[in-house]
Amino acid sequence: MSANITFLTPGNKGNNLGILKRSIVADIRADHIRSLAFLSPNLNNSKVVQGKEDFTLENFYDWFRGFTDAEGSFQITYLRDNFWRFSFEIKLHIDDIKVLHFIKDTLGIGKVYESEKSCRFIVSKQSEIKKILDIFTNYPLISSKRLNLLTWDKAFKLYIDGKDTKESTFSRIKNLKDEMNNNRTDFTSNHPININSYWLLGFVEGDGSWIVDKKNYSLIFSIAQSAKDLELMNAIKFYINNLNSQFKDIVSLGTYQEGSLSSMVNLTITKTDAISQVIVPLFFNMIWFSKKEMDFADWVYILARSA
Ligand SMILES: [Ca+2]
Repeated sequence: MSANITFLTPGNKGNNLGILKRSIVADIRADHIRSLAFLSPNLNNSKVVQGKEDFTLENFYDWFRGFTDAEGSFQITYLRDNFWRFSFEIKLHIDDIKVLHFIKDTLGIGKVYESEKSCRFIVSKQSEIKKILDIFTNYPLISSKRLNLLTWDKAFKLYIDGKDTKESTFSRIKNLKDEMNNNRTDFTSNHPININSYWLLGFVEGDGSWIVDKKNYSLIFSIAQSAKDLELMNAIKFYINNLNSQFKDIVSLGTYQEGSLSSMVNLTITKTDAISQVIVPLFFNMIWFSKKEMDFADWVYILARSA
């Protein structure tokens, strides 16, 4: 894993860091975003972005399963008279609506809806749900959302199949729906946790944070998740700790309570040398899709200034 990062000379270090202007690094990042204009919605071709590196359809699907592990959801809604609606959804802040259009155009399915503060990508046509199921068969989710996907898949097939009587189908789908999402209590699974760089970027674009301590401009990389995904968080820790043999113990995991109910697990990296030698090189040459790229750019800029 190598990246060509030329740190800016510190110059008048310490001066005006408060009024952070996006600089050379940010411009490079912005170029990456602009390079998305080259994305073709018609993905016959395996190279979909002409950028610093070739961004392949394979990369996209890895990014998409990571982003879904962070932000996606699988819903079953009862409509009426034994009619159910199945949907795959991603809800984001309205500022990130471009990400949803990108996903929609690249997959060629679904619709994007917007309201004042939020936007949603929704796939609910039956033919398109089959495509979602195909994608996640080939590019599996690895968070506990995978369990919701399995239940959702089972209920969908039951519904489409329709071999049972209506009453029996209804109650079986209802039972499956009732064990999903916030109602889920069983998180046992034996699936392999397969992390690669674009999965991680997708996951981080959803649930990661690039934090700058306002007092001393120290940097913190962090991912917070519900503690039910502790196994996944341990796998991410292992993945990052093995990126560079000189930085084998850079990730901390801690658990905490949020409110009275949910246990959370928080992954953090705070050591500056680990950040500049492992984390920045990992993410710098990848193609990002969300506005978090701008946080990352600020962060790289601060790192360069303080080098
Ligand atoms: Ca999340």
